[in-house]
Amino acid sequence: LLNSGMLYPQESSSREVKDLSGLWDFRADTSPNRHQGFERSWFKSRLAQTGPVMEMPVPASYNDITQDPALRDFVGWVWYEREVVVPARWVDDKEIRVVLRVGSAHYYSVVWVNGVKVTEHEGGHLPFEAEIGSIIREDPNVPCRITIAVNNTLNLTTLPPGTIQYMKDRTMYPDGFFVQNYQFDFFNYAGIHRPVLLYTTPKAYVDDISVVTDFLDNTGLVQYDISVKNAATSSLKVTLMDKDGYSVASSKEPSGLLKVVDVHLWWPYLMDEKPGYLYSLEVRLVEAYKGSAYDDVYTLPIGIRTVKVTSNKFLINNKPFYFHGVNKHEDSDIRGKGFDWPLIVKDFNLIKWLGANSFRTSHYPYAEEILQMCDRHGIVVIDESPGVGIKDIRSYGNASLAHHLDVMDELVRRDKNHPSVVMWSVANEPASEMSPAENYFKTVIQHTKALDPTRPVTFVTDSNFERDRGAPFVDVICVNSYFSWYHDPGHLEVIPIQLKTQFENWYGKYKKPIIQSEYGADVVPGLHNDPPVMFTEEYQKEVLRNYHRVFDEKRKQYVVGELIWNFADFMTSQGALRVVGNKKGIFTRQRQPKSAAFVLRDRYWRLANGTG
Ligand code: BDP
Repeated sequence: LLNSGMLYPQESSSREVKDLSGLWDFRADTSPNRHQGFERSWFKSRLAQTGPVMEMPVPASYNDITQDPALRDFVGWVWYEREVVVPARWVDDKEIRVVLRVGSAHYYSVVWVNGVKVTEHEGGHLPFEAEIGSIIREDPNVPCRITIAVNNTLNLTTLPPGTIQYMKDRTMYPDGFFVQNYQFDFFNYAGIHRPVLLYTTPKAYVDDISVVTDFLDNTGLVQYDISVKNAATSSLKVTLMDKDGYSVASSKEPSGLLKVVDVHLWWPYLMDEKPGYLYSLEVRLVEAYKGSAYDDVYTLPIGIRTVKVTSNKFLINNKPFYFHGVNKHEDSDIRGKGFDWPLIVKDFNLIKWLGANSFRTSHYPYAEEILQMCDRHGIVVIDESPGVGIKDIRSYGNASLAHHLDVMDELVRRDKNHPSVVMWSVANEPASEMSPAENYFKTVIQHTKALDPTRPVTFVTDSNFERDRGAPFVDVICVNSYFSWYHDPGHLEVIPIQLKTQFENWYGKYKKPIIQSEYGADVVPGLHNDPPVMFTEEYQKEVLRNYHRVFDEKRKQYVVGELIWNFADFMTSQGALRVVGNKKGIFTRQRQPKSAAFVLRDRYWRLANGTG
């Protein structure tokens, strides 16, 4: 189990943040065994002293930055390094904790500071950190040199999983030829994907905060729990403030229940006049004998809302909520999966333009900054783990399942306090009809529910309703289907009957609400044909319209959501079915609308206005 919190780094009167985004030295280890960097201890001196380096932006995937095809498809260790000048007061004042935090790096990372290993971490999409104060204080005159080695290799115990296949026939393949196989449909972008930061806290500090919210009539209820570290003689001041900064409740206890009279609930976008109302929970750790300069102050935004699932409804604040939204990817030209504010804000503007009220973080946890925006704007999120491409489940040992549980620990720890997150998705399209899937999904789902009893848990299935072994354990059935695309290609007329059958089968068997968690069709933007044929703008529109008619019939009964696949075109691995990536976006990869975006926009605004 995790022994510390992972609060989002925040500046306050007691905390400073230094963002290390920018250019880092970089080298891929292209030695035959990809291990020269460790054998020759590249972390011990400047990377530039052990061989050639190039400038690499952080955050960004490294794959599309250069003109080198070998780097685009590189599999193995890459090395990043940069020197940082640390403010003298951080070094001088031993009461200051200095923490190095990596927002995410794909996939396995080892981190050194001045040649001393400070941490390693398995898994992309989630943050990790290490305290480095004692190292930078060893010799205050040397600049702080941070080295991060990142390996993107996927195997049966990574999440997502993959396999490495060696081609040994020397009449067919060059010496040392191997491929990284994976069974998910997006490019395995790699590198340091989110900002690397240094931040400080006082020695005695607020390590974690958890909130669970509820309400009774007009009274909001905030159950909170605070953990502190290194605090021997300290006391707490907990203040809940409204949007205007007025205190509405307070306490001195590390855990308790705060009551808010005339509560402003957190509402989803388009459901109420004021979406995304946030209170602030200010936690002040007071060190009695040191003076207020040593207090630690952390302020957590919180939204007061409830989530419940009945046999045919998804309820937010006890009102039925219908997901009309999108599936996304963290993906764009040049930076790949690298964090990028202009892209993020553009995507939110497009989501609002569409009238979408929700998205699923297909197929991995997105940046915390994105979830914070969802909190503020009232966009509802299905928060998905990187459990995608779990197809070889028969070859899994205990380590695969154990790692999936660890990832859920880290995901829930990071995202538990976001009001926008209303459901966990533990996986996408696993081989859930295979017999080991029953124990696997039972275990992962029960584990997630134990970590967070307040949110429903699901996984997204594309398997048969009779044979699916994971579905008995989910709260909401999330089903993907591609009628008239992967099945009966070109036959739009099968959609109504097949979709109705799909819904009736799943509901008939499980009596649980259903979300159509994916549907769609590829379009090469600008291709037209009428009557519609596959890959044209007309065809995508017709697929959508046919699905929508059935949604309209079934949403009166038990269908509680529809999420288009996909918000935007995105990069995939190369294959005969993909024309420079997946083209099922209703926006291009550059975020320009295809014709279907207007169909969806009409529909979503009609749903939002209750005129649909
Ligand atoms: C589904 C997957 C998604 C794919 C999509 C597709 O969940 O990741 O991109 O199909 O094939 O199977 O377009």
